[in-house]
Amino acid sequence: MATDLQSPFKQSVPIDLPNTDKIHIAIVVSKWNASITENLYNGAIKTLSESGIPHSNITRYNVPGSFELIYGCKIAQLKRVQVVIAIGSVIRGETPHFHYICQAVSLGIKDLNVLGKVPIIFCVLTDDTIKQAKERSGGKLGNKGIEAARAAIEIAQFNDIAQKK
Ligand code: DLZ
Repeated sequence: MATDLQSPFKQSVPIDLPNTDKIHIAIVVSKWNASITENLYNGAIKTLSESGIPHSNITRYNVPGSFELIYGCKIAQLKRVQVVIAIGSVIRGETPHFHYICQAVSLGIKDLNVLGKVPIIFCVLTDDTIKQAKERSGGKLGNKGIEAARAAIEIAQFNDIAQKK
């Protein structure tokens, strides 16, 4: 499937880049579908830790649902962090609610990336079923939390290099 073919971050191996101990990260976690978001969070934390980021450099913020990730990330961007990870899981129900939440969260986080100085990694699963969400949060299709952590380290390093040029 496309995810397997295209993601450069799929493998659960530590990322080998210098000065990762200097990176401070905020992780904003939605409580909706908590069994999924906790697995994503744990995948991210494990990868960050294995890549040399001290636990004390990572701050977690909880928000009620994915819609509130936008506000949570806006606040997190104001802290002393180089990168923010937004973790959520939206699962399609019987009403158009799914569409509105997914659109608002993706565009809201996009706007924060455009306007803010701190990049935000989008780790929000948007699945038709809970089974699909499980497969992507530590199941047979991997863990998107791992991929998000790797992307977070890469973009923090990108900024570090870009600011020195
Ligand atoms: C209301 C709602 C629904 C129906 N589904 C989800 C979901 O699948 N995933 C999620 O993260 N949040 C959901 N929410 C809650 C909204 O994100 C938000 O918290 C509420 O609408 C309150 O603003």
